[in-house]
Amino acid sequence: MNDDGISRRDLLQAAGLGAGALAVAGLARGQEPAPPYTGPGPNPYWGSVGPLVVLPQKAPLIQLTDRPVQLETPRHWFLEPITPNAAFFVRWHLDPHPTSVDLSRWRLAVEGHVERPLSLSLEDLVRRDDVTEVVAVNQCSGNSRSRFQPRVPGAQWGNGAMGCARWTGVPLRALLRDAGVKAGAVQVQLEGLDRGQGPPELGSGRYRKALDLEGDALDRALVAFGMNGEPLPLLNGFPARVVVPGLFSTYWVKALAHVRVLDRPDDGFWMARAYRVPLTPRGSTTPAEAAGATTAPISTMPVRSFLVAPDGSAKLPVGLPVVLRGLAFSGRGAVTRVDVSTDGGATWRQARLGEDLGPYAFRAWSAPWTPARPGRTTLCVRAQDASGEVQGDAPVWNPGGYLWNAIERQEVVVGPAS
Ligand SMILES: Nc1nc2c(c(=O)[nH]1)N[C@H]1C(S)=C(S)[C@@H](COP(=O)(O)O)O[C@H]1N2
Ligand SMILES: [Mo]
Repeated sequence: MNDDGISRRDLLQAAGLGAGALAVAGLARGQEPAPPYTGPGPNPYWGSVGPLVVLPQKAPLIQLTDRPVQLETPRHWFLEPITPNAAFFVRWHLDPHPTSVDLSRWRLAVEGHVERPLSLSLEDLVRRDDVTEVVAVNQCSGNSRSRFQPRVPGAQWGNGAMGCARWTGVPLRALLRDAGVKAGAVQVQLEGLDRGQGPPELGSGRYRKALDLEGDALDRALVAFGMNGEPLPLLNGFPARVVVPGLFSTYWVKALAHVRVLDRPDDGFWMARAYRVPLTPRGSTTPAEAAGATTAPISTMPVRSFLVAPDGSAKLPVGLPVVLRGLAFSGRGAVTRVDVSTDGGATWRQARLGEDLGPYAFRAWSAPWTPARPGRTTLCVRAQDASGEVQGDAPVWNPGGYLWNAIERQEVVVGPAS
């Protein structure tokens, strides 16, 4: 409340801005940010609500935590299908994580159940003749976790724990071939340089994830040292990280130090306890049934789509054309179709798809719209992928806060033009 007894919310509403616009408008002007959303329902904001911070090699990003660093990418960066390195979100689990890497000492070990263990410098990787590229989305398993109802523990991400880059690197399979995988091997374990505290007694002080040796996820995996034509930012895994197109980023191990071939499945904390989802349709369960649910390690990303503009921060004049714009992607087959609704989901029409950067990339979409009537209306977007999967309105719930992919909605205010 101010001295006149008028709340800030009333003032903004008088100016034609809804609650959803409040945080965005405040942040855009670099004002005191709104406190994190702690309301009883799902978070209505597109992104999480926190201070903008500037870390080395980074643009201003939304801070969720500082030790370890977790930063979310603000909405407007998703107008383009390639996320600039400086704007790319950041997530580490262990504190401390690397703040420098000495390349004269850094080596990637390919070891374990192999005939010829390898020790590769960054130069060894860069000079190989099998260096290749892929454009792929890196999305945190917990992206949009703040939508969960009832709420679940973990970083309360809005929609910005994702990004898409052109990754340059060496096929993981090629390194394994060079090392000679021995008979009886089942998985390849990936470990980063980070050492830190996690839950005690669970072997979680190192970040280790494993991919099955059989299967097409490993066929697509790269050890990447390039991101959009430049070295990886330190916070995104310099000097090299794993990229697994189609899979959630929990497998995209950063600051990679060990590629370890295992002759039995990885039973460490990050595979056996964390990042598991119920084996139910869409990985959804209920708080009552969760404890008894059979689970499996999380893997491919379901289809999602996002409206990036208009973002609700300004009134739209009636009769003036605007362009609805955003992105879509899926880890289960290329996006085949995007539909938009300007009446809250009552009627839908097809959006135009932008440049095809590959089946694992963000696909930009756009749809022109001329608002016909003053008042509030809700914009919606939904996508379909080559597997036939289409987004719906049903929420997902699981205790980890993973796999959210419900249809996104954005309220906008249309005002008279005269
Ligand atoms: N070494 C290491 N790699 C890691 C993690 C980590 O904690 N340590 N977190 C993973 C998770 S859960 C996410 S969401 C992504 C985030 O990638 P980014 O920070 O480049 O956006 O890194 C993955 N790779
Ligand atoms: Mo993540």
